[in-house]
Amino acid sequence: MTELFHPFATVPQDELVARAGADPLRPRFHFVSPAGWLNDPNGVTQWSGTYHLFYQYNPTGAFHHRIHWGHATSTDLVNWIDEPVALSPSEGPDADGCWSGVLVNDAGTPTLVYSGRHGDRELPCVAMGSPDLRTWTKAPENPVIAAPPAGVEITAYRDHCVWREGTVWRQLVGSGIRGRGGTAFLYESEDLRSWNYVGPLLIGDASTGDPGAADWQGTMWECVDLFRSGSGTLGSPSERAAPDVLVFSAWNDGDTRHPLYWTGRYAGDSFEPAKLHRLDYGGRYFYAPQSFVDESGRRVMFGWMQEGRSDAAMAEAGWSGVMSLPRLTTAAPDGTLNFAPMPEIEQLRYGHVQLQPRVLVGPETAGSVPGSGSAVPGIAGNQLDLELELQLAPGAVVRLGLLGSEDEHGNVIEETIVELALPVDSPAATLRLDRNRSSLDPTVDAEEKSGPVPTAEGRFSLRVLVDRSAVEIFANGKPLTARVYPTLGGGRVSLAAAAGSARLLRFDAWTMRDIFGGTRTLFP
Ligand code: DQQ
Repeated sequence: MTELFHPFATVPQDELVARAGADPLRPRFHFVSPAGWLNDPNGVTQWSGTYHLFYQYNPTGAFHHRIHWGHATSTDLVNWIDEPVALSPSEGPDADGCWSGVLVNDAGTPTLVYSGRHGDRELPCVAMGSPDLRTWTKAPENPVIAAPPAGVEITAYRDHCVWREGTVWRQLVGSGIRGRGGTAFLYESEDLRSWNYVGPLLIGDASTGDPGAADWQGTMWECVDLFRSGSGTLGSPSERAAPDVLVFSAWNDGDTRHPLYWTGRYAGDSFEPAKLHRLDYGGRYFYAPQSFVDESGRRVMFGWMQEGRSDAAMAEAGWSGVMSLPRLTTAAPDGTLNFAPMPEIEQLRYGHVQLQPRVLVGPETAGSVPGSGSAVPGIAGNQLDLELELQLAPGAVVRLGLLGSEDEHGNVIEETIVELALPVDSPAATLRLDRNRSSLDPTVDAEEKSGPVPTAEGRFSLRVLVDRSAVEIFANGKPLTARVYPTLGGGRVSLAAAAGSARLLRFDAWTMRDIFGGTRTLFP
């Protein structure tokens, strides 16, 4: 066992895998690393039919340290096979970690552009892959950019978005300009090795808005991802095209805040922003997203579902970090993005239960239902896929309870609540996740999450995927992702109106199968 000088690096490798496998809170149909630490999705792509998911990985323990690139493949975006670790830190510019990056097709050669970490700074590096993408050779030219742009005081400098435009490569590197805000520096190259600095694509304003707000822009932009939201190619003539989108994860001095995106128009060497949007109402629970277009033309996005428990609890559990389900990303009619789980996920469903349509009527005193009501007959579990169609009257509040447990008197003592509310005086509905009673463990994060949901006359399509400690919610295409840590293992599901009235038009529920069987190894 390698000796590591880290406070948590005390668990032998086989015990790490055993601990991770035994944790009842570890998801079973989301991708997780074999054990140890997972963070950002990297190099997401479909190559000759096979989907590739690389990820930030520390195989030595459930803490962020000397990051490798883990690798898994899939033919269906659902079932994943562990592949050999793709990148490991080695002497040179990535001696202290192979941080986030992307995969591009360089005239047939799979090529990674990633951030090599040396000491406490990161610089762009390149690695070439074998035709099966299993073996990677680092370019002798690394780092391919020797330093951040001169003459600007930066907050940080890392992560890459690389695309082919005409006859050249273009690259964005995430950064921030001290005293101003986050940015993405634009570069150009003919060979992915020699890069000319063009300038900042767009500079954010960290002084705008409340630094505590869910849409604060941060002082540095991590994991920038630039694409055209509808069909069409980035940089192509754009009169009536869907908006271009610049996704970034707002960061501030080590604090991973939340993913945001600008809609606007990328033209020439800059991005003309129109509007800033929250990408996921769970904030840091869907961090560092990265997307790609698959061979059938669908834009697919993955994000890192961070933990909401302490460093010590993660280390004890032997694992940390969940990859979100892949999300179909589409242009919404109002110019924003809509998200939905990729339909392939449905192959994991079994044990279908359908509830009869019914009217939900809240108590006369609004808010007098503390939780979400009585248990729904026939639907329970901690691996679920739920689909609901609802029609809310103005003033209605509907609550869906998940992962609930009752005491011996039938009182609900743990429960996670998903709430939809349509105010009387405004057409803007709210999706809210109440984690106040999600866990009896007082040390886990229980902060409320919420965001606005567009609705046509009070109609809602609600999709909820529950996978033990991982919850992904989609309300009319707007996502809210979070982690919860129930201690009692309950799977009670409930549904009620907490105020006003609503019609339940459809409620379909399925149990979800596990995607991994057998023992996994840290270094496949
Ligand atoms: N995680 C990576 C960085 C990136 C951050 C390091 C975002 O490259 O900026 O593991 O979570």
